[in-house]
Amino acid sequence: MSDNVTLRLAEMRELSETILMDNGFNEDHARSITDIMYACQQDDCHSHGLHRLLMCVESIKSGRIDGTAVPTITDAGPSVVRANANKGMSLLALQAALPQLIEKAKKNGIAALAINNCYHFSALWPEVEKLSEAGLAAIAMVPSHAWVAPAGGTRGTLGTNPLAFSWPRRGKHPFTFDFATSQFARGEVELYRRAGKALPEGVAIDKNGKPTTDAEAAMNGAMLTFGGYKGSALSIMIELLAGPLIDDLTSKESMDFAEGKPEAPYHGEILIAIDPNLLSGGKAVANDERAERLFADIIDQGARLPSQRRYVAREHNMKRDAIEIPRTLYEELLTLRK
Ligand code: NDP
Ligand code: PYC
Repeated sequence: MSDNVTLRLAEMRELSETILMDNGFNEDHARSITDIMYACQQDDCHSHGLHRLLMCVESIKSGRIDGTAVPTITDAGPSVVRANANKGMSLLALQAALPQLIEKAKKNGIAALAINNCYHFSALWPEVEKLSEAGLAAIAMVPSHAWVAPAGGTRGTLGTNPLAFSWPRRGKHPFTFDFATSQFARGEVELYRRAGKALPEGVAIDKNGKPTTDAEAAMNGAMLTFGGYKGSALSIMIELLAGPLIDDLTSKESMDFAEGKPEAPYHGEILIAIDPNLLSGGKAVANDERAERLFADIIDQGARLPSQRRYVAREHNMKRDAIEIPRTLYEELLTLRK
């Protein structure tokens, strides 16, 4: 028997929506959560695909997340939108606030969206990619839980704090990158632990502050930032911009709030959208060509652009109308249906 199970794309959607609704999310939340997991599976981004249903179900079982929360969207200034997720998952709030963010960025050149009081489990690239599909450059940042030691430190203070960026390209998929500021995302470490695989060196320390390649010891100790003090500084910036700046929790505060419950981190998120035409004084088309020359120069030397792998995977999976997940995960997911 194969170690993997193949699912048709529609089957994957149905499985995800059913599990979410069976466990207390209403249809709107189940759809918005599934949209993101579907996008991740379609692009072979496994750490934030169907695997995250486990975290969503654990979170709602903890009794604090509201699976029926209706987000409140506030026009908070010419260039500011605030979305209160009201203790629901972030994604419905994002979906409700996105049209205002796009409108404000196009009108004023730059606009920011602060999402508050949300549970958050997802990859950020689908969010910035959507903004670039609307012709905007975009940045998204979010804290998580204090699993990551600062450079030179010995214990978790920072989150895995992802940073996502996207740039619109005429007639092409956007240029997008999205990565944790820790060496590995927590989701990736979890996949190593589930598979019983050793982590590479330099990814984590154990609870005594000693280097470890054991995924379980890493989860009980602390993960490390990428690029030493540079990744550490970026991670601190994300704590500040997606925490105190928008009146929401840092990763440490979010972890304390969870009180050890295995739920998705509860905090805020910041998105910044920029209109290339207004910022360049109406020269977006000419400058697009310059951006394309930069991309071509990278690709010509045999390097690849971030997001290139995803777009290839997307085309492949869409064409064959299928994705694969580990059999063990599939069997665990089936137990979550009621
Ligand atoms: P990776 O280390 O896998 O890096 C992913 C990014 O780097 C992608 O944009 C990827 O493009 C690009 N990339 C990878 N290899 C290359 C290469 N050789 N050349 C050029 N570009 C490359 O990501 P992480 O494991 O750090 O993060 C995975 C996901 O986890 C992210 O989507 C992130 O948002 C999510 N996350 C979410 C958190 C949350 O709190 N919600 C917390 C932490 C992470 P490509 O996709 O094409 O390979
Ligand atoms: O993979 O680090 C992670 C993560 C944290 C919250 C959601 N994903």
